[in-house]
Amino acid sequence: MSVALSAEAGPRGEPARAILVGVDFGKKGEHFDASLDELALLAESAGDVAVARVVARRKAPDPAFFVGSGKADELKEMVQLYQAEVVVFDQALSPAQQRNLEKHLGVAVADRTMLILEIFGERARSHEGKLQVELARLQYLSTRLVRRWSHLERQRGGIGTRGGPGEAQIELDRRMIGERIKSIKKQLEKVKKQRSTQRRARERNQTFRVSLVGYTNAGKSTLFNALVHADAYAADQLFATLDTTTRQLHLDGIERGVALSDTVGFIRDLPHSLIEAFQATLQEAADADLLLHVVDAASPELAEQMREVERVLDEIGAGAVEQIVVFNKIDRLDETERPRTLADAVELPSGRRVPRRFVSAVSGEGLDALRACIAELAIREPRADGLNAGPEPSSEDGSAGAGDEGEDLRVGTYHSHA
Ligand SMILES: Nc1nc2c(ncn2[C@@H]2O[C@H](COP(=O)(O)OP(=O)(O)OP(=O)(O)O)[C@@H](O)[C@H]2O)c(=O)[nH]1
Ligand SMILES: [Mg+2]
Repeated sequence: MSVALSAEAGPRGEPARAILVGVDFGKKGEHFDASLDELALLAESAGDVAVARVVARRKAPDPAFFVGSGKADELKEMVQLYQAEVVVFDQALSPAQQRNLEKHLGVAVADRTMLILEIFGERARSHEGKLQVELARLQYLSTRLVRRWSHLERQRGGIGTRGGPGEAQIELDRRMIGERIKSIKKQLEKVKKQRSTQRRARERNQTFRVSLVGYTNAGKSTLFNALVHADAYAADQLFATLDTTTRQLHLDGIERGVALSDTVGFIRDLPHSLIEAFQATLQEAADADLLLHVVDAASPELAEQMREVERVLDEIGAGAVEQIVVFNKIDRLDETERPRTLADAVELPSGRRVPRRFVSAVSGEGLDALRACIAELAIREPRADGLNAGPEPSSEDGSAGAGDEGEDLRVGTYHSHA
């Protein structure tokens, strides 16, 4: 298994053969198959190869194995049949469940959170990114150690030994982890201070800050590259981007500086420790003057994904920032699925109406209208020095379009095949 959270994890090399397990609790509105597809992508992005998928149905998780013991036996047979090296669960496992399963199956057991942490660990490039990932990993690990430790202690109870070597080692690890967490937090605090200094400098020179946000793999980096003629890393992987990249964006008729930032993507059930660890990076989004919420228009899950992004934006305090919803990848839509107009408005879950633009970052279609929309908002945004005064927005619903919105503008004229 490529997840290197345990000391026994081998060196990274051949992709590990993984069995994917999803448990369907029959909750209404849960998109079960799509969720396993996403797990397969996560596993691939983490360097594994999925050799089999298993779906279990249960009313509630089993405290010991998460799945029932019958299913656990079945999994054990499959591990042997497929010569799997790791079993990955779509849902979060408790430390005890993970431990029990590893013992029962005889191979490494991981959950979605571990995969995400693994991918983040692989991708982090900047000093800050690495610190953030390490913090998230240690926090994840420390809860496992703490519980494991108390579990061992219970087992030893009554034997009368005070601290066998295992226990001492675990206690030591735990203390070291605690200290490391403290030190990383301190370093991140320093980085945060530098950031706010930079921010003040940007505010002084009146830069209009635009951040790309969206579900992972929606095409943020590709759009970033198309808009600023850069070559940020874009790939058909989940979490290709971890570190924020910022470039000047030149817009016709705009004298004011416009900075465009490419950021880390969001995902369903983003582990909370990661949101916490990535607070500083995500803060970039919260501090932006405008968010370009990039949506993969060809994804059958786009509604789910948009909701998730909105949820994370709320959580990081960016829920009220001005937004343009950018439906990307329209080149992948069938003729019948294409929107009637490339510029309209859409209602967010909060009820707020925001402009929507349809683009293809790959073919370039719709990019001019998107630029025009950004420009219009950049002019409208009040400057701190009050020197601004651009034209008033062209429509009262805030959809500030490029003038190409017909009278029949309607929310939801576009339907994906969701
Ligand atoms: N057909 C098509 N593919 C696109 C378009 N935009 C992006 N892609 C592809 O979608 C995949 C993901 O693109 P990225 O730009 O890396 O996506 P991202 O949102 O930055 O993803 P993360 O950084 O991983 O969160 C790549 O394979 C891109 O080539 C588009 O307009 N049309
Ligand atoms: Mg990216």
